[in-house]
Amino acid sequence: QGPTLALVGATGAVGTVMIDIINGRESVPWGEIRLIASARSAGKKIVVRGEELTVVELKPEAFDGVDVAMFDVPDEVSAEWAPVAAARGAVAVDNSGAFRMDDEVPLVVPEVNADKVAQRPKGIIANPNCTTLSMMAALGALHREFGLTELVVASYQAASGAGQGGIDRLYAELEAVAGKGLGSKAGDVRAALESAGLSLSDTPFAGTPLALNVIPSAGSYKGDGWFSEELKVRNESRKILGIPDLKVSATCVRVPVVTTHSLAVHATFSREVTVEAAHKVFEQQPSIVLVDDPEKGQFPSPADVVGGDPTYVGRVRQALDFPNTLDFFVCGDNLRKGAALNTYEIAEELAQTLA
Ligand code: 11C
Repeated sequence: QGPTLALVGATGAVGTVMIDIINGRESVPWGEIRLIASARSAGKKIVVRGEELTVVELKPEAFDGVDVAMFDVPDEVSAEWAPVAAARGAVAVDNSGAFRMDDEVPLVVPEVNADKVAQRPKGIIANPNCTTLSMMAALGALHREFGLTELVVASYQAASGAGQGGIDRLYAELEAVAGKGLGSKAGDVRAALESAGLSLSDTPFAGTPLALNVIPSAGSYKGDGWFSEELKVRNESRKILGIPDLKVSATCVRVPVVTTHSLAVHATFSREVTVEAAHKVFEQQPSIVLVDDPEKGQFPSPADVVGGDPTYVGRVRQALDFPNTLDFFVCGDNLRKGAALNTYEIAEELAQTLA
């Protein structure tokens, strides 16, 4: 009988991907798997590894006997319930932003800092933001070899980063603008959405059309010109890589892609780096797929990598005017490695120590 795993938020967008990941594993280390959700979803039946499980309501007793509890719920739900799970003896692995910057909570990407899972005085381990996470396997591997000192990134973030509501909104907008020859006159997309009943006052995308557009706003506005996603990229990258003074500047942009975040990365190192050496590093990292033959049109793009587990890396080149600096492009499925998969990989690390 292996340890007991609980999934809190089992019926949400990331929870659903999590169940898909658990079902796709060749084997799992768990004795019991328990599905937990709000009262509204309790009683639902979901098949996990061939067994029909009934979703139980989120209550303190739901954590009795649980060894590892994964949380795929909003920040405020995690803030309240992860400590409850921990107090009942479980290790909480939290995919929200509630604990990421807490000094007593490790922020873990197994390929980069798996050793940190053992240092969890609060019984809570945090999973990074999907934007940060999408480039961490690549940056962690390069940092080990060349010593990262500066990072400038621009993100191209998918609609599903804003949850199912984001996906629904993008599809509705695309339907409203398709086949109308829009996009050549300022305001024509906005007007088409309003006249299709898609008010821009209640869009998840900063009151701006996402169809036929890009939006330089992701997360909430935090002052001095910065959005929360940009600050998360800076703070979380420093913590995961263990470089407290890493120089970071990020611009986060929402693009009309359903799922898979991309990042254009400009990374400077303390040691000399070449494209060949970087290729070698990427090829040796099992969770990275290198797609880098631009002359033949081979580079990663969301439409080709969505649904996959690896981080896809391409367009690796030496910056022409910056010494010891690489530019490259990364794509990662924001619901899989960016959220559910990394959380589950942390749970698997824990299972090894609990066995
Ligand atoms: C987005 N990265 O694309 C966000 C979603 O801190 O876990 C995840 C927010 C978070 O909008």
